[in-house]
Amino acid sequence: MLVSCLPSNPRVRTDIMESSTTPRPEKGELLHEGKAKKVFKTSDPELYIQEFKDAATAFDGTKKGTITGKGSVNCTVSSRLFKMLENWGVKTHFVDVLGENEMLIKAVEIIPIEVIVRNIAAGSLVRRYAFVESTKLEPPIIEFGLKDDDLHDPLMNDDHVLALGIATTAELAFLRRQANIINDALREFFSGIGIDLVDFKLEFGRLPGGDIILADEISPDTCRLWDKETGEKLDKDRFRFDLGNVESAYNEILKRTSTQA
Ligand code: AIR
Ligand code: ASP
Repeated sequence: MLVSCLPSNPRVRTDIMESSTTPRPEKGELLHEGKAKKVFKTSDPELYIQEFKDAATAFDGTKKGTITGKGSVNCTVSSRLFKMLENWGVKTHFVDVLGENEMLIKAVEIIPIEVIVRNIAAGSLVRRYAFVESTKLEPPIIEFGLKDDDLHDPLMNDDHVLALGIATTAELAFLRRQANIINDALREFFSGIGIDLVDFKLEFGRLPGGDIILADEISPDTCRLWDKETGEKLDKDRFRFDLGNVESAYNEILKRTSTQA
């Protein structure tokens, strides 16, 4: 930790508990605006800034709303989980927390694959295959979806990915291995705070040299998280299906993850 840098760098936010003292690069032009995040270039070509929004969408953007405080919760929860995963040996794009809804990340090119991991049947798996909701899936199911809202993120098998030229066979094998390692780590972590990790979505990116690292976010927006005792849904399904208490569910995940960070 470069603690000695602190007094000489006025841009470092010392009021944020989880922010370290890495000097902050200048925020540059907006590179990409997604539904829940904006990505900015910075004065350092190897770094981007990811800004988390309170805006919420569901069902390919057809349902729109705001979850007050979501940007800050998702930034903090994602940062904690990325740090935890780095300790498990998973390479991620996480560099630092800059502000309550800003994360400094490595500049990667996102691979347009949504890697979905499922431990318990829910959501589109139940709709597509008539699984009974809550059925345990052992081993977990890993799915690949094309990241394309206009096409409704269609599922892809390995042949589709190869034919579309999105990734190689070796890269797909790597994504599967990473997804399993990340699932083991996240499942154990969430279990320790009384939560069943039902399913989640991951995105990966390529560094300029070609190495693939975990990117995007891991948050109540991208995971299904059910309280072990009560079965209460503590994730974006509360927004998707108008279940109420959306903000308090996100805050509960913020609170519980802090005890283990
Ligand atoms: N997900 C998929 N696309 C965007 C997101 N956030 C996540 C959902 C859920 C998992 O992927 O939040 O945790 C599976 O989603 P579904 O709808 O396919 O069941
Ligand atoms: N985030 C996606 C959307 O806005 C999918 C979802 O979370 O439901 O449609």
